[in-house]
Amino acid sequence: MFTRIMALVLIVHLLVACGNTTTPTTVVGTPVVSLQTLSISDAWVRTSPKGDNSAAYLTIINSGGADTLVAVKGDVAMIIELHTVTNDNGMMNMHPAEGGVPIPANSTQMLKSGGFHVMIMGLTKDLTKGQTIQLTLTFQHAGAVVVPFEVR
Ligand SMILES: [Cu+2]
Repeated sequence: MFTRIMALVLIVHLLVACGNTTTPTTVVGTPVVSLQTLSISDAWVRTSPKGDNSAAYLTIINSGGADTLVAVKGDVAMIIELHTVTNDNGMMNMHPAEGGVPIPANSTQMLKSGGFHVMIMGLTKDLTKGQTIQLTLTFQHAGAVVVPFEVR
């Protein structure tokens, strides 16, 4: 049994070591999804019960020309929209990101708490820690891609 586990560990190490070296690794270990010059990593969504709201976050690394994240769709909620946060005289307000989330050429755009984020309103099911949900991201130029989001 012990040797079998050791063998498995060795195989995993070999896979990691000899894996696709062009794929950037992320600190959290969520899979990286690539779409043309876009590389999407660290995609996660907040735990929240059915009926409540949640938010999803991700990092988009762009090694090409400018693009725009224009829509996010999924079957986990009534409404999913792209939001931004503005500081209005010290009041942090969030509202729909008009025109989507800009992805400048050769840049990293993070959707994170306090900034651009994916707003998920009216969950149709519980989001519990450890689950993975699928959301479809649509970019103006690169097109659409399904991305797994880890529930945290
Ligand atoms: Cu929001």
